Amino acid sequence: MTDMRRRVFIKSSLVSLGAGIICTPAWSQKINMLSRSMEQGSASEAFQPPMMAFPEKKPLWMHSDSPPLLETPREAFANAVTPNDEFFVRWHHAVIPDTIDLKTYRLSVSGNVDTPLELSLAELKSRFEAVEFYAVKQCGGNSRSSFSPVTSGIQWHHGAMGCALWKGVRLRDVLAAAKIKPNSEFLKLNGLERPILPGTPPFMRKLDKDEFNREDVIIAYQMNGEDLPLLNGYPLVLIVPGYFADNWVKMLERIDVLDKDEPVFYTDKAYRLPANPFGSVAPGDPMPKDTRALKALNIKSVIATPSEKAVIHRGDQVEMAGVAFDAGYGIKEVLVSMDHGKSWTSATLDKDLGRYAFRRWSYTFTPSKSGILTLMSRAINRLGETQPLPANMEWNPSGYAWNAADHLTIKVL
Ligand SMILES: Nc1nc2c(c(=O)[nH]1)N[C@H]1C(S)=C(S)[C@@H](COP(=O)(O)O)O[C@H]1N2
Ligand SMILES: [Mo]
Repeated sequence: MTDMRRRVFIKSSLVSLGAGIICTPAWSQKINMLSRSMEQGSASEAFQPPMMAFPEKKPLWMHSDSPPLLETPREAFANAVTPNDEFFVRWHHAVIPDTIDLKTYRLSVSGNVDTPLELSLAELKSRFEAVEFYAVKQCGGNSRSSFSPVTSGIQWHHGAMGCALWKGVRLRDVLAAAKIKPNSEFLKLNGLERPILPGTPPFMRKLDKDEFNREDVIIAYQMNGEDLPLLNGYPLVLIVPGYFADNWVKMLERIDVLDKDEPVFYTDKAYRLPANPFGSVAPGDPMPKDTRALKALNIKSVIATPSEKAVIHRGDQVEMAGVAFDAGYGIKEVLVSMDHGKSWTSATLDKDLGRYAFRRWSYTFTPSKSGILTLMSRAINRLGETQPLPANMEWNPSGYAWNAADHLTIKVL
C-alpha cells in the first residue's frame, strides 16, 4: 500500500451473509434478558454476532456488513491501547470510498473566512504543528444491549469503544490559517461518504465556538503511529477528546464556518438525550420534546478478563483486568466486587496515559470454592463521580450512554 494511493477492496472482500445481522426486537430482547440475568453465566455469549475480517482488520463481531458495523471483542480491553486492527467500526452510510487518492484529496475550509483553504494531506502535515495524545473513542450507543426495555439501534455489547494514540494538527490552527472571521459561531464538518438513498442527510456534524477553540480538538492523520485504517476514517479524523464518538467526524472532507446557527441533522435531530441532568425518562417512555446533544462521556469501566469461557479451577490464581475512563477528570479508583456489590475492594491502577485515555486496572484473586462467581467493576473519578449499579441505571429511549457498573460471570470448577 503506497502512501499516495490507498486502495481497500471493501466490497469485493465481503462475505455475504444475506441481510447481515440486523437485530430484530425479539432477538435483542432475548439477548437483553439473558445478559441481564447475572446468575446464568455466559448466556449472552451464545448470541454474539459472527466474527468477520474486513480490510486492515482482524475478525471482529459484525453487526452489519453494509455499512460495516464491527465490534471489538471484550478481551481487547485487557490493554489500555486498542490496536488499529481491532478498533471498532461504525458508519451511517454505505457508500464509503474504497480508495482515497492523495493526489486529488483536499480538506476544504470555507464559509465565514477571509482565506478559504484547500489543503492536501502533505500540506496539512507540513504547515501546522503536530500534537499527539491518547484518547478514548466511544460510540454513544456502546453497551446498548444492556438496556431494559430494549431500545432501537445497534445492539452493541461493550465493544463500540477503543483508546488510541492520535497524532494530528489543532483544528484552531487550521481555522486561524483560514483567517476565520471574529463573528464565527459554528462549524459544520462533513465526512466523505454518501448515503445510498437520495434525500438522506449526509454525515455532517456541528461544533460551537467553545468547542472549535479548544486546544485539544485536533484533525488526526495517525492512529497508534500509523495511517488511519480506511474504515476508521483515512486520511483524516476529527478528535474531540472527552466527547462521544458521534462528534468525531471521519474521512473529513469539508469544514464550513458559519456566523449563525443552522440545523444539522446529526447534531440537532439525532444523538440527543432528554434535556435533564441524567438525560433520562421513565423506562419505556418516548423521547420528550426538550432534548440536548450527547456530548461529554460519562464515567465507565469494563471488565476484559477473565473470559466467561475460561476454564478456572478452585485454587487457580486469576487476573481480573479491564479499563476505566471518564470525560477527562481522571480515574481515581476502580473497585471490584465478587459478592453482587455487597463488598468492594480496590483494584491496582496501571500508569496514567493521560486524562482522556483508558486507565488499565487489574485485581488478582484465588477462588477458594467452586460454583458460579459474578465479578463486578466500578470506577470513581477525581470529582467523586461513580457508576450506578445496573439496577439503578437511568433509561433513555435511544439507548445512549450506558455506564452501569460492569459484571461478568465465571464458573469455578
Ligand atoms: N464520516 C463519518 N464519521 C463518523 C460517522 C459516520 O457515519 N461517518 N459515525 C460517527 C459515529 S456515531 C461513531 S461511533 C464513530 C465510529 O468511529 P470508528 O469507526 O473509527 O470506530 O465515527 C463517527 N464519525
Ligand atoms: Mo456512534
